[in-house]
Amino acid sequence: MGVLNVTPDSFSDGGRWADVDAALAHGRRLAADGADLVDVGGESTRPGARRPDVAEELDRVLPVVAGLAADGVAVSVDTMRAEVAAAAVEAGATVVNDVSGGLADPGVLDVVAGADADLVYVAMHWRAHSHEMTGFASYDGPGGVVGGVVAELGDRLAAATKAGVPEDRVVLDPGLGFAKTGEHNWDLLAALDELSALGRPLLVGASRKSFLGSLLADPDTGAPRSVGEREAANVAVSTLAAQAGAWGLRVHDVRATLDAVAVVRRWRQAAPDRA
Ligand code: PMM
Repeated sequence: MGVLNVTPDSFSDGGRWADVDAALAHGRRLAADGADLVDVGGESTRPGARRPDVAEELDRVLPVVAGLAADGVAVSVDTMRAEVAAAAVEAGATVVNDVSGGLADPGVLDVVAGADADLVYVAMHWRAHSHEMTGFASYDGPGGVVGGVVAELGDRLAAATKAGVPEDRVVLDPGLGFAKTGEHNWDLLAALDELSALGRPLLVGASRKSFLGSLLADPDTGAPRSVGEREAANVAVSTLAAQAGAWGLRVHDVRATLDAVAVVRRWRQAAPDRA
């Protein structure tokens, strides 16, 4: 899944694709690089971000979804709003990627339930909107962060099926960085098998997030590695997630990620008994 944020303020690609033509060109590039899906989002979820209003989000997202779908590119829409999800599906999106898993606007679940049989719903683990999510990053229940995320994602899966979304259309996502510290992200990545036990495919989105910046901090100053210089680490994380069985990887550099995944596949093929 290639990331296409049509926003002025996303932390990695904010402002780069805010213009429709630039966004369409980048979406086509992601598809040409091998993305199975291009994920179009009109709301930045960086910590502290201000929410656009619905009209603003629709304006950002719809021309890009429609343009890419018309070109035959498979598109997912990254939104927490029912109105935006419905309009994007109408414009040709085949996946609704809801970072709130139906918590921000439960109407999203009704949109998905009422849509075509093939529509896929990605329910990500989420606790609160970006301006306040850091205050929700504590997991004191059984199993710590892994136990908490498994339980809460299980609840989102149940809410989706209760709304009429067939279970086999739901993909789950641990939501790296959303109400989570860097330590939480690493614990979740190391426990993807426990998340898989929920019985649904997993999407993993490391997308150059700040836990990678902290990992690669300057040893002298402690300054986090800048967003633009985290891609090699991102490829490593995404490749390991693929090896751990992830269904999808949400990434900015599709080509680099696919190259690394191809190496792992080939290596395993050469040594199946040792893999
Ligand atoms: N992360 C971001 C936005 N949307 N969707 C899913 N399913 N999973 C994620 O981890 C996720 C997402 C924020 O990252 P970005 O600024 O790189 O888009």
